[in-house]
Amino acid sequence: MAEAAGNGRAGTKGAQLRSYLLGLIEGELKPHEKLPTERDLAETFGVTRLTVRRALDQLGYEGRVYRTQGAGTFVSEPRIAKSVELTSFTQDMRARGLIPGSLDTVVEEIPAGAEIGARLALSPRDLVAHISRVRTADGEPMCIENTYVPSKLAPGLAARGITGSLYQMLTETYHLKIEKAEQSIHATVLDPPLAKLLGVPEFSPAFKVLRVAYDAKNQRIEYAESVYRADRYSYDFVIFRTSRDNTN
Ligand code: 16G
Repeated sequence: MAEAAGNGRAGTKGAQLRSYLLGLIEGELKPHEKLPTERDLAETFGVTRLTVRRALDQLGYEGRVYRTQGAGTFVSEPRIAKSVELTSFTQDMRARGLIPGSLDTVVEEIPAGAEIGARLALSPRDLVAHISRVRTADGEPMCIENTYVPSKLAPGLAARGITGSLYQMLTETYHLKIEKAEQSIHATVLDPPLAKLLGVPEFSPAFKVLRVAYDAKNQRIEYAESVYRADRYSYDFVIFRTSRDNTN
């Protein structure tokens, strides 16, 4: 009983504590700055440390804070919300005031092979430019990208190499403008080599996004596999009811 009554009171104080913490996270503190200690929070709000820990755990699950053993709780970097708009990595980062970059770029011309060939509607022997990059935002690794572009549409791409935006290069150099894409998103975990490239713990969660992009003539321009850190990305959609579903 005492427990139940306590929970009732703690509910209100717990809510106050949460809104105070959200205020710190969204306003006063910057990413990687430290939150007050559990003990200080418990004293200030007149709640148990267990209540404080639960509030911090909840914020941890939501990706708003992270803990470092023995050092405390810190504000996470904000998530980057991807929408259903067809954008490039460069556009996504610039829209958020971040500087896009790439690390470990390798560009090679290879035969498409069976799988990539099927994705791009090419024969396995047809050549593609394969671009492998770790994409960064303000120098921080965010995503690993493997992109394949048919060589017949972008001759010399592999020899030319790439430093900036692929989409910009496709438009400016090859006059290929991507108009639509088919995309599928899978949940995955980062195996040790990928986790190392992204600078996160092994087997951290990630999104794998597969994209086949087309131009206005319905030519397949690229097939891309992008693996995004799940702690830094979310996918946000606006969804609509169809008239058929409007009855309930
Ligand atoms: C995005 C695209 C990827 C494309 C890249 C080009 C998704 C899921 N993928 O990462 O298909 O190759 O942008 O970026 O959005 P860039 O123009 O900055 O090189």
